[in-house]
Amino acid sequence: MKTINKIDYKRIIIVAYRLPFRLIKKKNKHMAVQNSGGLVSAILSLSERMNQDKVVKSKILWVGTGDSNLGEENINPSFDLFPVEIPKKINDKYYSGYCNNVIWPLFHYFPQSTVFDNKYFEAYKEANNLFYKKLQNIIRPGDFIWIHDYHLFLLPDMIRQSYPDTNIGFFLHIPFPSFELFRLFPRQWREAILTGMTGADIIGFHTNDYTQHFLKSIKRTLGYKTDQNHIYSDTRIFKADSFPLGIDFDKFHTACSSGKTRNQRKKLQKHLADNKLIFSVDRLDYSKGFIKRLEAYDHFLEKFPNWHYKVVFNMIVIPSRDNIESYREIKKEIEATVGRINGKYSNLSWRPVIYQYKSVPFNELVALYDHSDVGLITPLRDGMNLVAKEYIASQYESSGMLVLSEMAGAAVELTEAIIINPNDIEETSVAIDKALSMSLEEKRRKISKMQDRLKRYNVFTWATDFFNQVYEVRNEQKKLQVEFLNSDTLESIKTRYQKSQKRLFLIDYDGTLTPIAALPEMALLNKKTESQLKSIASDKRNTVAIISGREQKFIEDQFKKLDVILVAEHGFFIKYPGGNWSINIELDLSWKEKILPVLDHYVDRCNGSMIEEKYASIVWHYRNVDEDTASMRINELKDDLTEIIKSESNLLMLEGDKVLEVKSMLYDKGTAGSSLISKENYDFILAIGDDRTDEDLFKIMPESGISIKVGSEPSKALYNIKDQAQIYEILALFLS
Ligand code: GDG
Repeated sequence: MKTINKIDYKRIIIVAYRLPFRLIKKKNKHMAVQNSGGLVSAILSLSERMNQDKVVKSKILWVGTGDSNLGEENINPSFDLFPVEIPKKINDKYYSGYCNNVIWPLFHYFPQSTVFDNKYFEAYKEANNLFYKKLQNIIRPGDFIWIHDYHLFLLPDMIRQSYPDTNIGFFLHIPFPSFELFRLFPRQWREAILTGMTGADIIGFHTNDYTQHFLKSIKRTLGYKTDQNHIYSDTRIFKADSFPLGIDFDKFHTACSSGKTRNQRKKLQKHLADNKLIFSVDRLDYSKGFIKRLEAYDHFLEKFPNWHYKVVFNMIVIPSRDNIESYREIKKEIEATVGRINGKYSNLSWRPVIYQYKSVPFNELVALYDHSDVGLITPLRDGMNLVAKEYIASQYESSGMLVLSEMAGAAVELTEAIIINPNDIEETSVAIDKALSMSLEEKRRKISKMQDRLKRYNVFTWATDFFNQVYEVRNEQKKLQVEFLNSDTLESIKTRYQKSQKRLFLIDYDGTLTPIAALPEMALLNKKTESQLKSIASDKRNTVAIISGREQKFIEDQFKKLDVILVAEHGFFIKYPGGNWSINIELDLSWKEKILPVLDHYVDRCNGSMIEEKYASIVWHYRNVDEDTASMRINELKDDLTEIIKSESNLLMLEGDKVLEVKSMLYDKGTAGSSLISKENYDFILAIGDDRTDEDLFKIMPESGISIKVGSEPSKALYNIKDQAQIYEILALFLS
């Protein structure tokens, strides 16, 4: 089992809409009862284990809505509870309004049920702010704040603004919809939600699909750059990733053999006699697909009359949100449909549907899971669906089979279940028959595979992964910290320059000395920069090297009036003032024959793109391709190239600003820089560059060197400047 080995968080603060307990009054005494729901079960199991393993020294702190007395009483040995009070007037518009009538339907692909009301959004902001205010009294340096779910999208950024150094994780328990749905929200809502979420260091989802949807929305709405799962804002780097929530496998599995569960099973057996049992349990919600499920069951009874009098469907619905009109309606519809089916098939001794609208105690739930022949879990959309996982964990003798909707996040992991489309009544009814008829041997084989997976990736591994990833991304941020040059640092660079005797300048060309242009041939050196460089290079104590990815000819044309060293093609060619070009390294370049036809093919498919063939590398330029086509094609192209690159030694793909370049990995701007640095005993070395290829140069800079990244993305350089135009200000420091 994984451990939370890297953790060095002082305290863990969970923030979720609800506290995990509520108070009920019995005989004038307050009693705490655990709230139901996936998150609560997960965190409670986790905190028990953390306490046993002594992972975190203090109790877990939990901030959420609930009875104000919960904060005072010693409710649970593992938690300190902090109730947030939201006045009823705001809460109605916030919780019932924006959370459950706006976000919930849209994120579950029910746009027609989404209420686009700006008053709801205003209340949402106010309520998030109340959570923030509560946290202000609690947060201490070194805390890890773990924010949960769609009720609190705005909170991560609110915290980040005032406590920039806090470790923040955000986890979404519901699906993140495709961009085509998300864009139905007014732009202001979209921007607020995404900006809010990106205050976190890690943004977690149940599946990779949700993560990809989120990344696309980020690119399209906020325009941030992404690289695989990393996201670069103007000032920070953070990450979105999938963490499929697991369950406490042992808790369910061992409960099957407990005395309490066995008693429940006996009762069930007595009631059911020889009938097979189909079972489902879900919170009341239109996303859970009750009506389609009942229709499929009806169709199954029609299609397979051999099962009449031999099977019973026990459908348990847990009361939820029944103060909302649409929920009351769905309840009525369920009741009518159940009545219709029972009316159609029942006789005095057999009723095909047993419907219950209530919660069930844990041991009764496990007994039902274990004893039933089919688990029928058919949501129209579901972030994960823990019930499906609990069903598998509770198969003690592996005599049941799961019929599971492909629209549940859990379907990605539970691939041995019978996977159905919940809208397809025909397919679902056949699946019920198949599950009921499956041989014990086949069920055992499938269940055991799924159980192995659930045992391994359980709720503890889930949380451990999450914690560790936050830690890792925090470390990456430290390495890539962005510090903008200010007047003080500029002044100190100037002083160091003036005191030094042997100076080396390593300067990139495109995006550094000139702004990026629509066409590469348009990016020419302007007079002002030329004259600044000329003056710097004329000082005998200075050596200036232009280190570019460009071809020899272009770079030579730009600098023909200057006494500078030229490095072309990322370090492949070098030319000293007055000398000729020479090769830095001997290479076999036969691989170009294989890459060129692939790139040609992409130029045909991608209007506006073009190939630049250099001596030692090939570049695909896509600056003039529309954003959507480019982002789709670039991933395909990378896939295709990876295949070829694997078969060649020492080749790599370099992603620059709207370019993809294939070259040998045996040389780069770093190797070129190192060789120049080693030639003399320099006491002042300055490197400036703007794109990813310049990171190779920053990486090899000696500790005393000064490196500057043009642009606000995180970088290995010591300092950043926001804008290419600031280059004048920097070069001006070195003019005599
Ligand atoms: C959201 C997402 C995601 C329910 N009733 C009883 C009871 N439960 C327990 C179940 C299970 C949990 O509640 C329900 O979890 P789900 O995952 O099925 O669904 P949501 O509450 O809608 O949760 C969902 C989840 O967050 C976690 O991220 O999976 O997609 O919608 O653990 O066992 N337990 C007992 N009696 C009940 O009556 N004992």
